[in-house]
Amino acid sequence: SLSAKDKANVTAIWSKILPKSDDIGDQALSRMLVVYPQTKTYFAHFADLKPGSAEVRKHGDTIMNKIDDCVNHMDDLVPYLSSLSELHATKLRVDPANFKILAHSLLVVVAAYLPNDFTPEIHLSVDKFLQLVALALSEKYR
Ligand code: HNI
Repeated sequence: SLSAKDKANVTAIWSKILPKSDDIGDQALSRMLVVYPQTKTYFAHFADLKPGSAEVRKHGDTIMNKIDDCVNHMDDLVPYLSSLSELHATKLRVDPANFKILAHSLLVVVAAYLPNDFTPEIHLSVDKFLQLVALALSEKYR
């Protein structure tokens, strides 16, 4: 679980992520789709899956908004994400291994956008936070 220091670290870096959230979300989703092309199967209904397409940007924004809300729900991620987990499990049928893949892609992009802020301590705390988001999203699969 997240220590008080982890939570403070996540809150601190997230305040720097927010102003660049549109671009970071687009880059994270685009990176996942390019580096892990098997993830494209879930978005077959998108007209254009190329990095930075209008739909990819829009969906990147949707994801970033949700993670932003998660920053405000760090103590109750499982109940907070319960219905979204249900949606991914039953309707979207996303293999939960992909949550870790997206979390990793986002971590890489945050590191690239905020090199000076991405200290080892921040890296560890953000990684823990994103893995807990991925775990909470996997909750309704079992
Ligand atoms: Ni995900 C829809 C959040 C990971 C495939 N996803 C959503 C929505 C949110 C969301 C919010 C919109 C729900 C709604 O309409 O009510 N997704 C998240 C978050 C993560 C995540 C926070 C992980 C951090 N989703 C993934 C992954 C995949 C994925 C890893 C597949 C590889 N998600 C989808 C698909 C949709 C979706 C597909 C529907 C998109 C659409 O617009 O049709």
